Amino acid sequence: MGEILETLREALQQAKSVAVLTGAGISAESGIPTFRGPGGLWRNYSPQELATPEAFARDPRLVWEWYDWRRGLIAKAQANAGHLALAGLERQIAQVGGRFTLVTQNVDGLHDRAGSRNIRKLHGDIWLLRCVGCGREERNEQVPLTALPPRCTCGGLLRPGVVWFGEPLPLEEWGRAVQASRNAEIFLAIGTSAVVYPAAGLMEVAKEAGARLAVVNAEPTPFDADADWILTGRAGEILPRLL
Ligand code: BV8
Ligand code: ZN
Repeated sequence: MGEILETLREALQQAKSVAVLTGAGISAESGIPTFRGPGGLWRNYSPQELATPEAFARDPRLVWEWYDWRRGLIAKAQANAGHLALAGLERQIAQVGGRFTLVTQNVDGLHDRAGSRNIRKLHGDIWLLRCVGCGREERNEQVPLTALPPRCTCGGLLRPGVVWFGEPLPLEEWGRAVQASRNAEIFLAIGTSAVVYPAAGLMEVAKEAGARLAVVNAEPTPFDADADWILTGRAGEILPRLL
C-alpha cells in the first residue's frame, strides 16, 4: 500500500483539478451505519423499502421513525479524520489556485461540520424538511422530533429533504457534479459501494474525460477494474496518510 499511497499523494500535490465522490463508508467511523455493510441500517428493513415515496405514502410514521432514529445518531456523531482530511485537501488545492469539488451521496452533513466548503449534495440533507403540500422547505435539527410525522403550518405532511429511490436528483447539484467530474485530473471515490445511480456514473464520466481514478474503500467495488489506484481499508485511517 505504501508505494500506491505515495504515487497518489504526489499526483494529488500536482493536480490542478480534483473531484471526490463520497458514500456512507466515510461516515462509518463516525458511528453512522452504512446502507449495505454489516450492522445494516435498521431492524429488518432495507433502505430500498423505506427510502421511497411509496413507503412514505403508505406509512409516513414508519419512515419518519427511521429518519428520526438516524437524525438522533447523526446529532451525536462527530466528523472523523477522513472528513477532516478532505476539508484539508480542499484548502491545500485552493492555495495553489486549483479546483476542488466534493460530491457526496451522504445526507448526514458531516462534511459541512468538518469544514468542507464546495459540497454537492446529490441525495439531499437529512436536516431539511419539505412539505408535501405547499413545498415549503425548512431546516430542522430537533432530535428527537416531537410529533411523528411532523406537519407543516399549512397542515401538509413534512418529509425528509432527501432524494428517495425513483426520485430525480436536484438538477443544479447534479449538473455541478458532472461538470466537476469532467474537469477532474484526479477523481477520488471514497466509501461508496458504487451501486446507486446516477451517482456511481460519475466515475465513468471522469474516466471518459481522461481523469485518473482512485478508489478508497473497505471492500472491492465495481469500479476497481477502472481504477489507477486502489486503497483498501478504512477511510479514517487512509485519508490522513494520503492527504
Ligand atoms: C433515479 C438518500 C430517476 C436517502 C439514497 C436498476 C439498475 C440500476 C439503477 C436502478 C435500477 N432500478 C432503479 C434504479 C435507479 C436507482 C438505483 O440506482 N438503484 C440501485 C439500488 C440499483 N436510483 C435512483 O432511484 C435514483 N434516482 O434514478 O431517478 C429519475 C429521473 C428523472 C425523473 C424521475 C426519476 C435516486 C438514488 C438516491 C436514493 N437515495 N439515499 C437516505 O439516505 O435516506 S441512496 C443511499 O444509497 C444513500 O444515499 C447512499 O449514499 C447510497 C449508496 O450507498 P453508499 O453511500 O455507497 O453506501 P453503501 O452502504 O452502499 O456502501 C458503503 C461502502 O463503504 C461499502 O462498500 C463499504 O465496504 C465501505 N465502507 C464501510 N466502512 C468503511 C468503508 N469504506 C471506507 N472506510 C470505512 N470505514
Ligand atoms: Zn405546507
